[in-house]
Formats: sequence, structure tokens, C-alpha cells
Amino acid sequence: MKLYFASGNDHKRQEMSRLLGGYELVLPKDEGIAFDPDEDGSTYIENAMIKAKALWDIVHQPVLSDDSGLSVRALGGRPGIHSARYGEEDGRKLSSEEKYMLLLRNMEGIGDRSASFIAALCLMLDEERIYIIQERCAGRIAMAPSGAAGFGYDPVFIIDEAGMTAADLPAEDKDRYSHRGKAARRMGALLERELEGIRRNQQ
Ligand code: ITT
Repeated sequence: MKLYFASGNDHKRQEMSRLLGGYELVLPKDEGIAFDPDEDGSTYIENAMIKAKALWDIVHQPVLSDDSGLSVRALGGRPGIHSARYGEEDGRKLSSEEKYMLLLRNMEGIGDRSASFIAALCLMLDEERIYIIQERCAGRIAMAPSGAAGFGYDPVFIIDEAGMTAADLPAEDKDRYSHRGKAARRMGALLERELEGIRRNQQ
């Protein structure tokens, strides 16, 4: 079944498709829709809602969104909701590797390396029915990058429950422990119930 995913991030789509199973996640760019809403909320949840609403306003169909990031305790929660834009200067975005190397530099000499990956998912079925699920994956910032799987900050994030970086884990193991995995499993159950109902009413 087709479901709009209010994102421009192919890695997120790949993970989410794997996690939800049975849904064809359609990004705005797949349909030539220009989509770059101002993510000016102050929380993951606000930004997830901004993205879902912005796409819903265009397609008027159920929309899922994901706002996520890495919150590091010793850095006061940074990069947090600004994870995608960490270190950006004069509009030049850093590569993933540049971002996590910058994070490692900013962590030099810091003993407390605890951190969490957070994912807020928003499902907007229509203007009156909106579901939010936020989950986290507890861990710590590695001393050096390790692993080649995953994306973003995965090479420098050691998942507590796994004892290795998210990039060292095969995809299904990352999914088991990850912020997105935990949130998506709950969202999957909810989606099944809600979209079944919509499908039945359309028949
Ligand atoms: P969309 O807003 O278009 O969905 P984005 O990448 O800009 O894509 P966010 O604003 O939610 O998304 O920023 C999330 C950033 O946090 C992402 O770019 C990664 O750098 C990081 N991130 C989130 N989940 C991650 C994960 O599972 N592994 C590694 N890094 C992750």
C-alpha cells in the first residue's frame, strides 16, 4: 500500500520501508513535488508535525514523517534537532563524515559521552487525526568512528544494548535497538489498524 513519507532522506526511507514492511513509501521528490518546509520547531515532535502537515496540505492523503537526531548530554543536547545541519556555515552542508568528525572534535577531553538517538514519527491521517510517537536509543559517543553500515552519525554512536556502533551492526540488528526501529514498530501497529479502516470504508 502507498503511503506518503514527508522526507527528502533516502536513508530514512530505506529504514522505514524495512521496518514497516508492506508499504510503498513515497517521497515528495518521487512525484516531482518541491518539498523543503521550514523546520523551525523547537522539538523533534514539532518538526515532525511541520513536515507531515506541509505534505498533507499538498497531497491531502495520509502522511508519515520522521524528525530525528542525536542528543549528546555533555553538549547540552546538541546537535539535537539540528543534527542534519551540524557545522553548516554559509549554507554549505557538511558531509556525514565531516559532521561526525566535528562531533568527535567537540567531544575531545569530555568524559561523559552519553547520548541518545531520538526519533519522532508523525502520522497525519487528516487534519483532525494526528498521531505522534517519539522513541529513543540510549548510547554513547565512540572515541573513533567504526563500521560502514547505516548512515549519518551511526559510525560514532555506540548503542548501549548492543555494545557496538550502529554502523557495526547489520541492518536488522540496528533496527532492533534503534530509535526509529522502536518508534516504527509501534507506528506499524497503529497504521495497520487505521489504514485498514480507511480501506474498508472506501470499498
Ligand atoms: P528530512 O527532514 O527530509 O526527513 P533530514 O536528514 O533533514 O531529512 P532531520 O532533520 O530529521 O532529517 O535530521 C536528522 C539527522 O539526524 C540526519 O540527517 C542524521 O544526521 C541524524 N540521524 C537521524 N537518525 C539517524 C540514524 O538512525 N543514524 C544516524 N544518524 C541519524
